[in-house]
Amino acid sequence: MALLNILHFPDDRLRTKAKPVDKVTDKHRTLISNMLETMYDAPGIGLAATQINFHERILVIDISEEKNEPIVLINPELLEKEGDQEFDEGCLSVPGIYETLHRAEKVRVKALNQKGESFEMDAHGLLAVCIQHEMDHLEGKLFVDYLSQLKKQRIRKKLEKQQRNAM
Ligand code: GNR
Ligand code: NI
Repeated sequence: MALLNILHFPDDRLRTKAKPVDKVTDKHRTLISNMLETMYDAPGIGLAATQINFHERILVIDISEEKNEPIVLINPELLEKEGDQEFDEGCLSVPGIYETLHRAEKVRVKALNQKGESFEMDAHGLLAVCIQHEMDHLEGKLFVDYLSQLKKQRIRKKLEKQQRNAM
């Protein structure tokens, strides 16, 4: 097991569009277990491969209280979305910043599991938010992209300053 380095906004590598996983291999399963360890350690409720600078379509989520219900989605596809909800979002790649966004209230997704088997799931509330947030990462999109230019610019300056001071 290993902890992976999480990229921070405004790193350009977060803008990479991830490619589909061709075939789920042991290499992917090792990466996924390291992604889960990294997510739990952070701590966070989700992590997309993009955030750890691996550009294939993989994401992990665990919104359970006990942190014992990992969900792994490989090549996720949004089949349906419905409704609207407001949610205070944060992101491990934009540390310390929380903003209210609108997301669909319910989603239905299709994906592969770690064995490479196809499955579908329905999600609502926080889990639906998290799935949409992680799927955005695979497209190179961050939650700050939904904010005004002014807010986004302020967040960029703040994080650039923090990153300078951390060196
Ligand atoms: O840990 C996380 N919490 C969170 C809270 C509200 C909405 C989305 C998230 S996802 C985030 C982890 C992360 O950055 N995943 O990409
Ligand atoms: Ni995120």
